[in-house]
Amino acid sequence: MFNDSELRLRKALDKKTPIIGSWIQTSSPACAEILANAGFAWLGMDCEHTSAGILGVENIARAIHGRGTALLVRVSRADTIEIRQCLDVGAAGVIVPMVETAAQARTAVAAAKYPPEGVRGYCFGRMNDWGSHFDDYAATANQSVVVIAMIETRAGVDNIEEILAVQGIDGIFIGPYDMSGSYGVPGQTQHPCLKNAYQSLVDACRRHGKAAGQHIVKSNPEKLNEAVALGYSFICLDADIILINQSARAVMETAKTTFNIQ
Ligand code: 3PY
Ligand code: MG
Repeated sequence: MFNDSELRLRKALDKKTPIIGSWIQTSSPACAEILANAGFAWLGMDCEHTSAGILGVENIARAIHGRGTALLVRVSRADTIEIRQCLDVGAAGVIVPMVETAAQARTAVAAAKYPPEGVRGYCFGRMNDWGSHFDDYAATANQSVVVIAMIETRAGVDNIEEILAVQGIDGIFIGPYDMSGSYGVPGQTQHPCLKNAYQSLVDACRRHGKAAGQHIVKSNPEKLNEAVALGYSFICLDADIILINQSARAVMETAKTTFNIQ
């Protein structure tokens, strides 16, 4: 069953109105609860760069259930079974990393949709309250489930028109760090060559009527304002690890200053 936060995410993607999320890198249900309670409209759980696995996704889905946030999972790749399992344990959608071709985008969409649009298999699972809401879920899932293609390489930028032309791709999400690696300027996420690439992606999204998303990995108000002004609507700020790291260091810095600790 799709709850209000999941429907709000779907509506924001369709209307291209700004919606702010954050990122879970620790696989910790406690961190996810804290971020959900802080008011992020969606949380992206990373299964590409972590050891979380499907059980980890299920635990996070349980932790944030009813806390007003929608769960998206960054799967490891456009894999039919992994995407199916993430949705079945309660994710509202998936973010697929390193999409470079229309074929990869089509595989992801097919995995996320029931026939005839796709190849998702039916079951009784967490997402339909263990079968109690099978009919409702089955009838609405294809419209509600979210599929976002991450664009993180030069090849993804070069093929953006064909990727966005795939029906069922709701939008894109730029991974600035992988983009910087792909363009030969690792870590320089604001390098002029990348800014040009980002702009071409936002322009392509506008032409195709799809949401443009960006992970602002270390956010500040200026970067957020700039992202909204440039036309991004699906925006991710920071990550649990970044927020913990920054506050822990700031607190300790103050303590060191107060007690003159070297
Ligand atoms: C990147 O910057 O490459 C990312 O994947 C951020 O989520
Ligand atoms: Mg990446």
